[in-house]
Amino acid sequence: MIQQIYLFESLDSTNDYLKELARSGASEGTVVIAREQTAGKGRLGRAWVSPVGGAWFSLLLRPTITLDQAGCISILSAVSLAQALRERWSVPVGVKWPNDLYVRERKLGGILIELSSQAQDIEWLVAGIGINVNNEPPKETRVPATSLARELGQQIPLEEFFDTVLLAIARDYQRFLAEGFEFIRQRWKELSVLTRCVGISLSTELLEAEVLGLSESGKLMVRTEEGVRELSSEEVTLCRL
Ligand code: BT5
Repeated sequence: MIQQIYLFESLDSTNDYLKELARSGASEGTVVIAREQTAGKGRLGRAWVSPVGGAWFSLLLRPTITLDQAGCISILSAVSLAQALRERWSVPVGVKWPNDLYVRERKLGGILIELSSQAQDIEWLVAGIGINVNNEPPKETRVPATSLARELGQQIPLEEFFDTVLLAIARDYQRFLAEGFEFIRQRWKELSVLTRCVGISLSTELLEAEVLGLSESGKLMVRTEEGVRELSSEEVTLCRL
């Protein structure tokens, strides 16, 4: 399903570039890769440090799912990447809801989903993925960062990295469209590094919550003092209590 790959020396953000292509009708499976990004983006307006040596890329999807199920794609990407990296390079990668990849309490990478919809129909969805591969992990981050090269003690060819992860995501995406989210949800349980109790920072409040699991649409189900609620990735940041 990977249709066309655009490779750039430098872009401000692969997500921004691919969003333009999506608006002008690019097909599902279009991929944009940049060797470096000058204005890489995280969630909630945060910056993403993207020097040469890392894997900074975006994948265009046009999934036949409702807007409410969009969180599934974020989880699918994270789970698929974690599993592929474990299998290919034996690095113990875990996933932290909604979009982070961790190795031993350090952040290896993250995912930023951006989409356009008409009512409940998704027109296009851009999955932006950033993984520290051979680059020096940034130092001034909210949580300590790591890279694949640091975990492995050696650099890995980026071509091999991209072959491995694009194949894995494409395979899992097609399986998801054919049979639904349940196989991803099962894998997520094994790969999740969330502790049982988490702090949830919403725009105006900090809540304490017990993690119950993932809903069928990829939302995080938690129990707070006010009862059970489902969180979607756009609105929250999890933190340690
Ligand atoms: C994310 O945001 O983790 C999503 C990152 C997505 C980046 C990709 S790269 C390709 C595509 N094009 C883009 O422009 N973006 C996507 P969030 O959960 O908000 O985490 C952001 C926080 O992570 C920052 O505030 C920093 O503290 C930290 N951070 C920044 N750069 C990092 C890096 N290279 N490695 C680890 N942590 C980093």
